[in-house]
Amino acid sequence: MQFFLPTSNRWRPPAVPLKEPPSELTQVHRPIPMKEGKNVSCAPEKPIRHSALHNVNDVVAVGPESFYATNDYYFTDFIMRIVEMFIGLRWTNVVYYSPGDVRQVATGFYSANGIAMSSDKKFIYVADVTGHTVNILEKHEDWSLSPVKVVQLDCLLDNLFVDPATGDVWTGAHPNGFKLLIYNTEDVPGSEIIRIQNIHSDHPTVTTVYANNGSVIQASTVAAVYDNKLLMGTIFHRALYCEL
Ligand SMILES: [Ca+2]
Repeated sequence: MQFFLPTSNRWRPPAVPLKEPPSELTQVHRPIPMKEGKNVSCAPEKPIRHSALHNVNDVVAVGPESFYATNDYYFTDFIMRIVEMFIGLRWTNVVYYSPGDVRQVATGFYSANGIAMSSDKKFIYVADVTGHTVNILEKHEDWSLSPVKVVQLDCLLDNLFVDPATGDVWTGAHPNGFKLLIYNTEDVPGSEIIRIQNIHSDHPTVTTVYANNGSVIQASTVAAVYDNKLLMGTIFHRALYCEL
């Protein structure tokens, strides 16, 4: 059984406020029409708040009310977040949450962001945006995590998606982080979609499946695949659908 726990998916406060957020932002949350003609939408059922969940970026559900969450900053104060980012502190973490049991299970990330579970459910993958890494952690019976290996990439990776059919790890990445901090309609942020095959092997295959300078789609953050079809999500723009 799979569980889905939607987050607010809010845009993290940038170092410099956006000049002019693109109007397409409001389109992101439109319901997706299904084949039968019905619409699907997500409504919050039960908000969860906890002091350990202070800067949640992403979650992966492991039960009806339990999940792992990434905090992408250590500090909650805006100025201190900027200091944290520029000094390069590695204090962000992964928290395990269930009713009555909330604890840090991994730390040492510059900015823990996307989180996903392997298709065999034995491992947790954590994207470190500014560390440019995918961190593989083994999941134990008591829900603790232990580090297994780190895959170094060459991009600012964001959210993670695991193809249930192949176990491949997909991510949306940002070619230029500065363009995210200061949005300029004359020089928009680009998009990259990265696929990692055989991530547990000694030689994972890292492929840039899609790259664009922002003329088609801006600031990709996530990619999901199904039956040779690719759907990209972004910070600023509409989703993009591609046939592989
Ligand atoms: Ca994210």
